Amino acid sequence: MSISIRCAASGACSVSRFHPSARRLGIAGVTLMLLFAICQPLFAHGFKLGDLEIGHPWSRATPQGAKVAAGYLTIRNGGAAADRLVAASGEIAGKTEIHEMSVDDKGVMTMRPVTGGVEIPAGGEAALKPGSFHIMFMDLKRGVKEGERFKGTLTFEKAGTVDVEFAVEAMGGGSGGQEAGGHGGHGG
Ligand SMILES: [Cu+2]
Repeated sequence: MSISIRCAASGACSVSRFHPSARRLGIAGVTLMLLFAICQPLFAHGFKLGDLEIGHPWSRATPQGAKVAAGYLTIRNGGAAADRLVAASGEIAGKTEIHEMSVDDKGVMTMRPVTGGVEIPAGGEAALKPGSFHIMFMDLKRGVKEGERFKGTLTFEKAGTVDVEFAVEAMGGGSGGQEAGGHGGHGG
């Protein structure tokens, strides 16, 4: 039995050899099972800063020529005092803002910079997710592809700054595919 699985920091895994019995199951099926078993923890990555737990920062693959991208993550605050996410950065972006997206009663989506940051209540959680709060990477220096990661930082009012990595998921991924339209307003 000789199976060698290698996972790059990007989360991409390769399986170099199979035991003959694996062929009976179908190599594709076995590969998928192995990738799921081995790589799943990498996709669900997280970071810690004091009482704050940052869960799974992610972004989407960018279309050709894109000038903006969004970042999403969850923040859990195990401490006794509220904190606020006040700034962020990404190595792919010339400029980064924290935005809030909302839909008015006519169904029109608007997005604006959040003033004062996103609060993470004591003992509570804040989610930056499609259709809501998000990190806006602007003036992109380059595009990103599904499966890669890029570095960034998050700065909190009290806890300070932490280095994180954003995992790039599929272009249409996440629960808010409509958001791309809202981001068009940032073009250029
Ligand atoms: Cu935005």
